[in-house]
Amino acid sequence: MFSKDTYINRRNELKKLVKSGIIILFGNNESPVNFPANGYYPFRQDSSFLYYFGQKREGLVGVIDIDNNKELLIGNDIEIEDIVWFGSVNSVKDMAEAVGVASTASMKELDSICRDAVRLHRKIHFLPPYRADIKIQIFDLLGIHPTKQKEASSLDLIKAVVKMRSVKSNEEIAELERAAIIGYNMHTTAMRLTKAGLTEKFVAGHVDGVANSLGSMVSFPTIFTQHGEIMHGNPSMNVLEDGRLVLCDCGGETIEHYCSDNTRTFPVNGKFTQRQLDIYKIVEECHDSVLNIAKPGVKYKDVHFAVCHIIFDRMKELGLAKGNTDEAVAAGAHALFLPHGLGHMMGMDVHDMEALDQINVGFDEETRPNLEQFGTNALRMGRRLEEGFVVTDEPGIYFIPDLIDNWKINKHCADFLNFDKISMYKDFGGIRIEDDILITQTGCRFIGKNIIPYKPKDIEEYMASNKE
Ligand SMILES: [Mn+2]
Repeated sequence: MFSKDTYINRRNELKKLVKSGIIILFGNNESPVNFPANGYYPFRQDSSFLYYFGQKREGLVGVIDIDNNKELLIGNDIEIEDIVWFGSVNSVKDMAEAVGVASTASMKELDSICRDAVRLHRKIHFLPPYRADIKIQIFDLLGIHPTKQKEASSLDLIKAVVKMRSVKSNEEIAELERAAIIGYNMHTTAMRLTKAGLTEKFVAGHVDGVANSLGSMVSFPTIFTQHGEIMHGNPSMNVLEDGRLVLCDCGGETIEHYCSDNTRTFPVNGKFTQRQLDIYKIVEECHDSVLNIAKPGVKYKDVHFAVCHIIFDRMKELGLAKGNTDEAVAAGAHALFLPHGLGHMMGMDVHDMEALDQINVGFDEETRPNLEQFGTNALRMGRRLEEGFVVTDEPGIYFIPDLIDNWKINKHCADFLNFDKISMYKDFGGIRIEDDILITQTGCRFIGKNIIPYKPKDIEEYMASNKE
């Protein structure tokens, strides 16, 4: 937890931005696996609740009554029966005190606070809920049916939270640097362990163990697969094979729940083939080019398209694509190879603030999303960068057999693509390289003092000299 002042200052800033009404921030409840008392471990608090109220226990709600200048931490103290199983925990009063909140109340009292606010037609601000139990809680407290809660959530509150959480403070950057160390250890563990004959799941399980032992948990379910062309290819019981590439996209969360998110693609046997290198070098060039382009004032959408241009130019050199690059990218032809956006915000959520809706996080009045064009509609971040933003830089090139067939049959972008040549890569898989960058005053830099090896030579050297 950060200092008490951090949370006090954040709530004061939030009050200034939202101006009036009453804000209710729901913490998460325990989420059962197969029985109410068997919760998923570790418990994960809601990130916005954490940002303003700092406490990690389940069953808490934060109330900020702007009009009456009152803050409350709501929660029930645990009973002696629970103490027997879980040990003694801080009282709600102690927890409130630690984050500079003067008042506390029980869940039952929250009921009357909400009832009064509804009766007086006060503006009640809440964020869009994403868990079923919170939706029921909101239904009980405010009488809004779960299907109506997203539209009833407060855009003023969403905008204020996004504005604040988008810019990372120095103490948050220090946390992200800690997360990067966990990520480094996860990825180098994967490189050390990977060899033909092991299952994907075996290596991935060890990678997850690194996150659990150095921090609080993985920042998202680990992707570890020889089918790199499947965007979210979770580790399977498939056996790692000599000659293939494996894609590892994973990250860890610190104890304070700040994330890392990196991707490496490397040969199972530790040595790239020329065919693999031809594609890898393009992704590497795209990845590195972002460091020279991303800076305050630049739209991340434009950085994305700069990368799409590189991919298309290089694909033309390999004979897989043809025609005018500007026209091809405008038509979306590059999306056969790169069907996702270049990156997303990162912070306490790996796709930071995704629950507040990407249109509010990655876009603004000036930069609107393109929801029509395949590939471009997957952009999570398009708006102008600002100092303190943390975004991922994650270009990739994928050969998705079904997508290749689909476009070929429909002659989609046929003027720009050599489908016969592309079809020869249907067994290739996919390559992605991903690092997290902090936007600085004049440009950007990687987060993480030790960069996980990604130059082909560095990967080969690392794998050759660190085999387990
Ligand atoms: Mn990512």
